[in-house]
Amino acid sequence: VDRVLAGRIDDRFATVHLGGLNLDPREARAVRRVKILGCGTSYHAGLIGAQMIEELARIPADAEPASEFRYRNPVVDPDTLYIAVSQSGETYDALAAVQELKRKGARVLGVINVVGSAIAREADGGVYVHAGPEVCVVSTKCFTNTVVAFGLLALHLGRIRDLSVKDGKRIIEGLRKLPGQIAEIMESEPEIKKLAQEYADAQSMLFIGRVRGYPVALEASLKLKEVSYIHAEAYPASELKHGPLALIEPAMPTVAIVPDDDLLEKNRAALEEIKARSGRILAVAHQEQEKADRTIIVPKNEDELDPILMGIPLQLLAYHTALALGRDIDKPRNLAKSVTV
Ligand code: F1P
Repeated sequence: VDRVLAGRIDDRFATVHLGGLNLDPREARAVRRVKILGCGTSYHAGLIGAQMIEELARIPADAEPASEFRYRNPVVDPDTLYIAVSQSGETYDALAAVQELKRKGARVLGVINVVGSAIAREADGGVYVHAGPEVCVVSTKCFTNTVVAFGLLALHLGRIRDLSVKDGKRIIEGLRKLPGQIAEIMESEPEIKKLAQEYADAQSMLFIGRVRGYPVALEASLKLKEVSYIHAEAYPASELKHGPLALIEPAMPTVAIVPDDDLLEKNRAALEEIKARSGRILAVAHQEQEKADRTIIVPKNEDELDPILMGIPLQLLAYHTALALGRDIDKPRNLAKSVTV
C-alpha cells in the first residue's frame, strides 16, 4: 500500500498525481459514465472502485465481469470511460474485452499490477498498483492495492471536476493511515487462525454485506472457495429476505460485514434475522456485535475506505481455513495464474 501511495499525494495541496493516466482535464470533465471490467478478484475490486468513483467524483459508475461483457455485444459509448482491471495483465477474457472496446473506438484505461503486460500495452493509459509479484495464484495484496488505486483515481477525477475538495483532504488523510492500520490487522492473525479452525468444519458459508460491504463479501467468499474448497455464497445483506434466509441453519455459518457507518442499524437488523433462525455469525466490524457469535474488530477509517481494511482479515480467514483443512494454498486446484481460455 505504501508503494501504491508513494509520490502520488502532494502534501501541501493534498492533490493526487497519477502520471501515467493519460487523461487530460478536458477529457476527464467530458466523462459521463465509468465502466470497470475485470475477472474474479479484479472484478470485485472494480465494484468497490465504481462505488468510490460515484461517491467521490459523482460520476455514474459500475463494474461488470469482463468475461460476460465480451460475449454480449455491448453498446460502446464514446462518453464512457472504460477501465480494465487485472493483476497479471494477461487474463484472456479481460484482454479480449479491451481489444473489442479498442476496435470500437473506446478509450480504455488500465488498473494493472504487472508492468508492460498485454492489457497494459493495449490500454491508452492507467495506473500501476505496484503490489509486487503475487506468489500464490490467488490475488490478495493486489486486491488491496487495486482498491487503494481506485481511491486515488476517484479523488483525482473528483478534483478535476471541482468536487470533493473538502472530501479530498479527509480521504487523503485516511489513505495515509492505511499502512499502519493494515499492520494492526496483521497482528490479530493468531486470533483469526483460531476462528478459522473453529469454522473449518462448515460445509457451506454465507457472506453478506450491504453497499460498500457487498463487494467485500463477494471477494471474501471467492477467497474461501479458491483456497479451501468450501462452498461459499455472497449476498447483498438487503437481499437476505428475498430468498437466502431459507438457507440459514446452524450448519451454515454467516460471515457478516458490519461497518460503523450510516447503515449500521440496518446491518444489525440482518444479524437479528439470522440469529432468530439459529444461524452462527462471524462479524467483521469496528466494534463488538452483540448478535454475532464472534467479532473480528478492524480499525475504523473513512467510510469510503472501510472496504480496503475489512477485506484483509477475511483473506487471512480463507488462508487459515485452507491450512486447517490441509489444502495446498500456493497451488489451489483448477486455478491458473492467468486464465487463458
Ligand atoms: C483474474 C483472476 C483472479 C483469480 C485467479 C484467476 O486474474 O480471476 O482474480 O484470483 O488468479 O484469475 P487477473 O486478471 O487479476 O490477473
